[in-house]
Amino acid sequence: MASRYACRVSEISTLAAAPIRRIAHLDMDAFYASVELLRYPQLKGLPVVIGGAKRRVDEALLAAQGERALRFIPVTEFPLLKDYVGRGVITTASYAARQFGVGSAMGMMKAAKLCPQAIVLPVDFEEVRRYSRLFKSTITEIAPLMEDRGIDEVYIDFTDVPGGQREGGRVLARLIQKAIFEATALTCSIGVAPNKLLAKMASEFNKPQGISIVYEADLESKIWPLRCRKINGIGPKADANLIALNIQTIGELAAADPALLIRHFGKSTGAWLHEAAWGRDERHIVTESEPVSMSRETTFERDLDAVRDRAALGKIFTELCRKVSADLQRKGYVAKTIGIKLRYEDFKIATRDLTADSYTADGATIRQLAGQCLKRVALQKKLRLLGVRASTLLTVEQAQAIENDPKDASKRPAKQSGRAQAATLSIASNSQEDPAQATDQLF
Ligand code: DCP
Ligand code: MG
Repeated sequence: MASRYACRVSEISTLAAAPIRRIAHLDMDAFYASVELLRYPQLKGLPVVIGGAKRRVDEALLAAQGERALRFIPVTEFPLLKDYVGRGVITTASYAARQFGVGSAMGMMKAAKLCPQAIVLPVDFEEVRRYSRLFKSTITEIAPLMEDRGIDEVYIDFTDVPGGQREGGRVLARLIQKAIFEATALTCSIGVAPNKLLAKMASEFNKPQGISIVYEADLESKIWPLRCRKINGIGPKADANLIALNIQTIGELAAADPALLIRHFGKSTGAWLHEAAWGRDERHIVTESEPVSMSRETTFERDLDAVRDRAALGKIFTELCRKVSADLQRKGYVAKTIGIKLRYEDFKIATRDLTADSYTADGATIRQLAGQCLKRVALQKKLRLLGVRASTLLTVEQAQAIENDPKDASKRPAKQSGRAQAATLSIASNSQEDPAQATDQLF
């Protein structure tokens, strides 16, 4: 009896040790303004807004005496918001300026009424980009699974990183904040939660220099009281539509009948609104090294005719499919969308693609799908180039997970477009060095 009990305890402790999914969202504090304040430390703590044109005086000083000279410019010499005339808009404001109600996207003249004494500085994009690269590389040295979401924000997968589970992720979040501060002297705010959707909301809870931890069980107390607009993806238009339905908070959205949401917003958005209000989000971290597509293409030695050179074209086509299949298999991916690309003798390009019901890396299946695409293009003109592309990729593991849980499939877009900067693996080959072996006659 006692030994059976001991066995159960050990099973439970093994289960408890399995890490739970912890995703962080990190956003730099008053990013453009903070970068400028590094250059002008004499302005620290003062209200500063970013906007307007470049200051020529600083450029001259910078050129003549170097970066360090800038910190000796007296505070009284900086241009003030009250003296600004024009139609410029504020890009961002320091936290001292925000206390006056000044913020991003506000007209400078309007902001001048709220905080006339604010100092106006221009943005230096090159410097901002340099710091953006620096804080991101600091993160990936500690936590390699990072998704770049723009100039000053990233998602980070904390799940398997040391410290990523301790205190819900707070220990790792603190470490990353410290490392970024040491590398850049800039501060950031981090939210850690079970998924991207909640992490993004959490990073705003304690700005600036904040860390917020959200657990699944916090949904009702921390998320439901918030306005729907706080959900990343609900813009002003959707928000207005929700308000018209008397839905103001995320809690009210969670309580709304999904059928009503689907009626008003369509099947996919309606279902998503419901899922989001319940804090559900399965999107994974998309790192830059993950490809969005893999393709092979061949430029012919001489232009080929779809009828006269049918056999040669068929062989080349099959060979391209075989190579795409081999690329996918070698790198551990499967694809759902297969496309073709033709360049005609007049250099005009035609592309077609087709999305299958399931994922594949199989050469014959890719060939069959590509063949269907081929039926949908004009083949009267001679061809210079032929290409085959596989996209909507998943790793084999991801695809297997979906197969084991079919209802999950809709929630896992293979790759997002938008700001995810993924690499495309495209290897051009020359038909001369690329003797086709198969004898296919589809052309
Ligand atoms: N930005 C912009 N135009 C906007 C909003 C922002 O050019 N309408 C730029 C300036 C910001 C940077 O993008 O510094 C990052 O945007 P955030 O929304 O993260 O704003 P901040 O980092 O400035 O402030 P916060 O501390 O609230 O994140
Ligand atoms: Mg920011």
